[in-house]
Amino acid sequence: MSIAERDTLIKKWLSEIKDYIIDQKDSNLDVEQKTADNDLVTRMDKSIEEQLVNKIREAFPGEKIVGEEGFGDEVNSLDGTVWFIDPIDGTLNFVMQQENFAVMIGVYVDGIGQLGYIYDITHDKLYSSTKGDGVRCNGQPIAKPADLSLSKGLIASSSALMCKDKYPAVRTVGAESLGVRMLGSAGLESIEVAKGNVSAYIASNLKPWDIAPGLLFMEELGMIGTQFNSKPIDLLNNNNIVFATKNAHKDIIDILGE
Ligand code: 2AM
Ligand code: CA
Repeated sequence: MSIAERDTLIKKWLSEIKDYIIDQKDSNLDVEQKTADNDLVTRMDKSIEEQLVNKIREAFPGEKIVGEEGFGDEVNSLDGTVWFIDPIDGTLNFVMQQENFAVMIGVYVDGIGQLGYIYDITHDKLYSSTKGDGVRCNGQPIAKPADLSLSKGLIASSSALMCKDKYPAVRTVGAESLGVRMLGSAGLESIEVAKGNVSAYIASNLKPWDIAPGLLFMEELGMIGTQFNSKPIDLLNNNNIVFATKNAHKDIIDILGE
């Protein structure tokens, strides 16, 4: 199947998932705690991942799947085709706000991003990329953002990183910027960088499925995604990440490395 045919099929699946979420989201979500009061899973997270994994296994038997809720495979290498699934990114928003969450899919081949999807369901905005074709919103190309330096733009971060985690230099990064914004969804914050609304997104301890589609978007838009230490992002492990314009990335790494 060509990359364009895969893109069409994945968009059809995402449309079906959107209809399912809209239909179900006012019903009982069966909210459960995973590791803490603010680390939640609902029956929708599980059901969406299960539906997507079943579709992938039927259409593409033998391809590897990395999913948040455990329906995927034990994946120890990025060789071959690997799917990254986050059924609901921003589950706390989904439960508390019923908006500001996304369904995310990334497809990598031998560690190289090929297809990426971040679907802001309640606002019906599907951000997508096929490698080499830039980033689109509902099919329309989005412009490459200006290469702003840290001091000339806003940044996005996570509340854990700003309020709890032990990276005081990140607050210096925030202070050097025009201001810090927080949405609570790594996917939607990646979109904020892709659109140029912020010139960087900085977050700690993100999982591969939080990062995979956004990293492809950065590459497609001439922006940069790395770990705090400037090393390439490792999609087999948790990462502390900086997604940014080239100029802001340089400024941020300088501060984080001090
Ligand atoms: P999730 O909703 O898929 O779990 C919130 O700042 C963002 O960080 C969300 O994208 C959320 O993804 C992710 N996240 C949730 N728990 C986290 C944790 N313990 N460490 C780091 N990121 C987390
Ligand atoms: Ca999730």
